[in-house]
This record gives sequence, structure tokens and C-alpha cells, in this order.
Amino acid sequence: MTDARKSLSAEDLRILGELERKVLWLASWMIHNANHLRENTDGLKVGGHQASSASMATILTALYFHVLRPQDRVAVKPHASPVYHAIQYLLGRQTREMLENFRAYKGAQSYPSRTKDADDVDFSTGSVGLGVAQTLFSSLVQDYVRAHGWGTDRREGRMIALVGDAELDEGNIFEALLEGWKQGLRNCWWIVDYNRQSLDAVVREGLWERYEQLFRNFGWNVVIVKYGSLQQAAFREPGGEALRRWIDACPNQLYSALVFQGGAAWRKHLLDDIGDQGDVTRLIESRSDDELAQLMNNLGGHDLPALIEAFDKVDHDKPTCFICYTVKGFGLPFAGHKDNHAGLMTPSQMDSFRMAMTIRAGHEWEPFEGLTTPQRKLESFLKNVPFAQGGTRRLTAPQIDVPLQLKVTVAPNMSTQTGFGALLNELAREQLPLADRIVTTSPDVTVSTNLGPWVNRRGLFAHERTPDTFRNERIPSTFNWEFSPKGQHIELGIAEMNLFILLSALGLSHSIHGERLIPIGTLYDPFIARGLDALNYACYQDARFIVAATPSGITLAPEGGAHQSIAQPLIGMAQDGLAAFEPAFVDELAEILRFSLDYIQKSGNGTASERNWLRDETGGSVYLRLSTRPIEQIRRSVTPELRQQIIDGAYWLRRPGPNCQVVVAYTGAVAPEAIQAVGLMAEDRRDVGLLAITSADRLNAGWTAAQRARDRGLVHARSHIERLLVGVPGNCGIVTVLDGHPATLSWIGAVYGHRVRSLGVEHFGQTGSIPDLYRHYGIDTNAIIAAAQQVAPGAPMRHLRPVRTAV
Ligand SMILES: Cc1ncc(C[n+]2csc(CCOP(=O)(O)OP(=O)(O)O)c2C)c(N)n1
Ligand SMILES: [Mg+2]
Repeated sequence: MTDARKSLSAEDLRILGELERKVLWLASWMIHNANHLRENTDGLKVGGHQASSASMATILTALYFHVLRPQDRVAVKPHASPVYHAIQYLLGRQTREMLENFRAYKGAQSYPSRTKDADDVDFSTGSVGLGVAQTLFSSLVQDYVRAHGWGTDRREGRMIALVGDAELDEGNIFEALLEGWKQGLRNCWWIVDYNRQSLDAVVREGLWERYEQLFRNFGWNVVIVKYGSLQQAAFREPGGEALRRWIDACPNQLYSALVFQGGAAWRKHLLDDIGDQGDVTRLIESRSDDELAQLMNNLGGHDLPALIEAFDKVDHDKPTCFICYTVKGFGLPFAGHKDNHAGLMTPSQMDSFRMAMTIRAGHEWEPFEGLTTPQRKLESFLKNVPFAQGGTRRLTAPQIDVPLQLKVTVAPNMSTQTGFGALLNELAREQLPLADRIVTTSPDVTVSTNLGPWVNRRGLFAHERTPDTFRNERIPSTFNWEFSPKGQHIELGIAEMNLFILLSALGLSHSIHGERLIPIGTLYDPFIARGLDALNYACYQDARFIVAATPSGITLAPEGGAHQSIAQPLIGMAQDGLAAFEPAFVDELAEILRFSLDYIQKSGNGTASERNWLRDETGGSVYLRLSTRPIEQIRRSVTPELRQQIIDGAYWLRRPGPNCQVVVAYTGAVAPEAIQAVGLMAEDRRDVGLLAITSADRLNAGWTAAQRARDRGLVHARSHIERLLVGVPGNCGIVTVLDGHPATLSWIGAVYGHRVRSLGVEHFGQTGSIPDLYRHYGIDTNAIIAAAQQVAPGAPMRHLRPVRTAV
């Protein structure tokens, strides 16, 4: 933090000014090129945000060309992406080809992307609010890593978010703020682009005051960068105070409108309002229209000296919020216009802008075209920019070995949630590097998701040691709630958004902080929906973590209808970058967890395995859908073959014979019903099959990939589900069942065209016992047998009772 700042000469400032103009030009041109000059084959608007980009051009110039150090990390406001790419281009970290392909196939991305952009984006952004919170959690992770004695030879960086003012409407930002306060946040800067405009409109008056109070309440330092250096100088002139008062009192709408209208309108308004006050009249009259407009547009966020002074002045690690007054569309014809969010300059406006920038037609992409500073000097300046020192910004960390088998004692009756707690408890006892790198976290459901035993052994993380008062007072408690810098559990408040963004930050530690962590988060399955966008965001930036969600489905029975999850298995299937598992038995879970600990660390190439057609070497994150229902465990030893099948997604618990008429395929906690139904049906039918599905997601993904491989001519490609079902007679019916949406497994009928009846849960809200609810929603033994009767009519079933359907 305390590395000496390079002092800034007048010449440096002049060069920065030139670069600021260039950045604004390139960002605008990039968008113009994408919209007007590139072939448009589908008739869709391409878009890009010239106004939002212009709003931040000065701030990004100050940061990237002067303030930032290699160890600092930035989440750039999504719609300032063109400015970011333009800056990286000038720094030689982005190609012209990418800029020409802005928003096109494989070109520079619409919103900065860690995974899709080539110019070392630190944090992806796009869904507003998430990148902002990511910087806060990334800073906590930096502290966590260092507190554990890792990476201390690297310099501490600041985690910086460039925030749109309307972006602050997103609640997740405030959830993060509160968490940051609890956790002792440091080294975090949020720089607000206070242009007082959102997408649709001009924002409410006085928002800055709310922000200021709010940030201060959460222990932040607040810096307001309101006036540019021209304005500051004018305020020192006779009459300047009156001008300042007028600016301070001017409503946002009016200021924006006057910015749009320009010098003459400013003059008229100012003279009408304060023109009878002597000195200030002279102050106004001494300026031409252009000079007056320049003065009134010279807000702090467009003034390099004001910005640099504000940034350079911070000499502590307290979290700091900069509220920088800006003009949306600054320097462009639609500056200040309330409709400018999606506004694009017309070709003729762009032409005038080009000429104003002294850029020759045909030389628009050239980095130094139109600048007065000699090229060599600019090149040398850019080469010495602090940010550009030090190599690639992507760090790496070696993979941590995972034992071949995880220890766990399987009780005769056990739930997967208990099994999960037991597995982590065993890991906590081990003196393994793996166990030391695991960091768990939970949004106030640590105990109820069974992380308690792990936390008892490994402790909670905090900057400072705090003993467990209950323990000290000798009050009996099952849990040891002791905090220390060496603790390995980060206890969060209830906000699930924070859970997923923290997992995103922990799961990028190897790349951002150069130290690998193995993050495991827990929450209740229904509340995945609460943090879903953040989960998607974490996956989008390829963060690596395991999330265990429990309890799940209607199987949580008496815990109540409000907490039942239906759609989550489909989320598990559909979420890119997330492998979803729903085991029924604890020995399956042990294999899956072992696999997952390895899988989240992989970063190999994207070729698919010929066994399952999954790209396991690429790795990803993992979602474990677990249950609180104790079920009778199967006494068996897991053979290598079974182990593989559990990981690939399914295995035959009872192999179907050649005369098989019915197969029951189940997932998760309904295993006892499926087993019982098959047992009962076997009294009347021959060769009934029972397929245990541990991952509908991986089974389905492998099947899709194998079909694609065959499309490409790899005729022998076969997926795991195809191998499993290949011997099942064509006239056999399949009943699928799970505690979740029935569509999760219904696709299995399409593999070979078997008739399928899919049972699952489509409605929710009833409370009761498991038998009550399974009967009510039609996923009990009886419902399975009745469904089998429908898809594979055979001998009438002795055991069948009429089935009630739920509504
Ligand atoms: C979660 C989410 N909701 C909506 C949007 C669409 N959107 C993109 S920018 C924007 C307005 C942002 O205004 P502000 O943050 O003030 O940025 P400015 O353009 O003024 O710089 C909106 C609503 C989005 N990207 N993400
Ligand atoms: Mg705004």
C-alpha cells in the first residue's frame, strides 16, 4: 500500500490529458465502428455505450495511467468496457483486431470479461452490482490468504470498483457493505461515477448525501470529488462563491439539460439567476460561450488534477468511497441529455468529433494520431506506467493433492447432510495440505447444514482472536465459536448473494492472489434462488468452489412448505460451469466429494473424455444437492468401476434382465421409495431394473456431447447413459422419480426412445411428514408402481392403491 507515488510533473499531466482525449476517441470510435461500419448480418442493434463510456474516460485515465499498481485489481463499470479496452490497447495489451471486433464474434466483449476477453480483465462485470461486491470480498480473501501466512512476499493490492451511480440501487451492494463492516474490510476503493443519470432518467436530488452518510455509517472514508480545477480557480475569483452556491443548489435535471444545451444556455440561466450580483456577472461575462461551457462541465470527475489529488492523497488502508461528479456523455454531442444511455453519434457527428480530435480519415485506429506529444515520448510514458510494470496479471497456484479416498464412517441409517458433515469432520482431523487450504463459509446456516464439527476443529476466521464467551463461562454448548486469524470458516450474515460472491472471490484466489483455496459453501437449497445471479456470475468468471445445498425439496417435510425447492435440479443441469450431483447414499457422496475437491482445481484443455464425453480435465465448480432424510445405507464396498459410474452420473442398482418391462430411474432422497417399488413390482414382473442417478446434469451433458461428437463423424462416441441403457428392450417403460421438477429426468426417454413417465414435484407449499408429502405430490412407492403400470402395462398390480395428485 505504501509504495511511493511517482510525483506528477506538469508535462506528465499534459500527456495524461492527451491520453484522456485518445481514450475517449477510441472508445467512441470502437462503438461507432461496431454500429455503423461493420457488416450487420442480422439486423439487430449492436449497441455500446458512448455516453456511459465518456462519463468515465477521465477517471479510468487517471487510474490506469497513473494511480494503479500491478497488485491492484479492478472491476470496471460494465458499460465502460470500451474505455477499458481502449486503455489496454494503448498499453499494448489489447489488439486492434479485437477493438475492430468489439461486440462481434470473439472480439472485445461488450462488458469486461475475465473468461472471454484477452486483455487481462481482473473481474468480470455485466450484471450491475455484482462486480462491485466482488472487489469487497476479494479484499477479504486477500486478508484471509495473508493471515494464513501465504503470499506474504507479494504486495498487498487495493480492490477497486468503478461504480455507476444508479448501480448503487442494487441491494447486493449494501448487503456486501454490511458484511464488509463486520469482517473488518481494508484495501477497498469504490469510485462512483456520479453523473446523476441512470438508463432511463436523471436520478433523485441529493443522492450523494445518502451515499455519504451510508458509507460513513459502515466505517468508510468518503471523498467527494465535485469541482474540477477550473471551477476551483473560478471560485477563488471575485463572485466565485456565488457561482459555487449556484452550482450546489442547481437541480440535477437542470444541470444535465444545460450541459446538453451548451454555453449560451448556461449564460442565460446564470445571468437570470445570479446576474445582478456584480462580481459574478463579470466572472460570467469574461468568458466566451465555449469557455463558460468548459467551466460548467469541469466537474471533478473530468478533471485529472482533481482526481489524481484525491486518489494520491489516500495513504491508509481504510475502505474508501470516492463520489466523483461527472457528466454522462462528457465531450460528446449528447452530453447531459437524459436519453443518452443508448445514444450513438451519427456518422456526421462522428466526423466532426474526428476533426475536433485532429484525426485524419483512415487513421482512426492509430494510437497516437492527432496527439501533439511526439510519439517516442508517449511510448516511453506508456512503458513506464506503474500499472504496466510486472508481467501477466493472471497468477497461478499449484493443485493440491486430494487423497484417493475420503474417510467416513457410514452409519446404518444416515442422511447425505450428516454424511457431508462427517466427511468434513474427518478432513478437519487430517494433517493434510488439502485440509489446510479448505475454507468453508455459510450465510448463518453453518450449524444447520452440519458444518459444525468442521468449525469446531478448524475455527472461525477473523482479523483478531475472539474467544468463545459461552465456553469461557463454562456454559455447555455443542459448538466452539472461536475466532482467530488462523480460522478456516468465514461466517456470513444471512444474505445468500454474499455467499455466492464470497465463493466467487475465494474461488479465484489462485488467479487473483496466487494462492489456491478450496472453498466450500453451504446454504439451504431453496435459497439458491436468492443468490442465483451471483452464482451465475461466479461461474461466468470461472471461480472454483463447492456449494452444498441442504435440506432440499419437499423432503425437508416438517420444516415447511415455504422452504421447499423444486427448480434447483434444473438449475444444476442448466448452469454452465457447475457440475451438479444429488447422491442418495453416503458412500456415493464420499466419492463425489473426493472427485469435486480435485475437479474444482482442474484447468486442463477442453477435450472430452471418450468414456463419458465430459470435459473433466477443464474442471469447474460443483453443486451438491443434499438431504436431511436419514435413509438405510447399502452395505457394500465401492469398487473402482462403481466409483467411476457414481462420478459419471448413474449406475444400475438392479440390472434389468432381457425381459425387462420396467425400469425405475431415481435421484436422491426418494431412493427408499424407488427401491421398495422395484421390490414390489419384482413380485409380479420379471427383470425390473433400478437405475441410481447421482448426477442428472453430468449424464445429460455427456449424452449431448456424444451426440455432437457423432454429428462430427465420431461414429463410435457413446455417452454413459447410452451405455447403461443400450441393453434395455425397446418396449420397456421407464419411470423416473426425484424430489424436484420431473423434467430433470424426463429426457432419458429420448436416449433410445423408451416410453417415460416422469414423477417429481411441480407444486409446493404443503407441510407434513415425508409419507404425507410424497403421497400428496405423487412420488411415493405407490405412485411409482402406478406410473409403471401406465408405461408398461403388464399383470395388474396387487399392491396398487389409487393415486392422489397434488395441486
Ligand atoms: C442487474 C442489471 N440490471 C439491469 C441492467 C441494465 N443496465 C445497464 S446500465 C444501466 C443503468 C446504469 O446506470 P448507472 O449505473 O448510473 O451508469 P451510467 O450509464 O449512468 O454511467 C442499466 C439499468 C444491468 N446491466 N444489470
Ligand atoms: Mg449514472
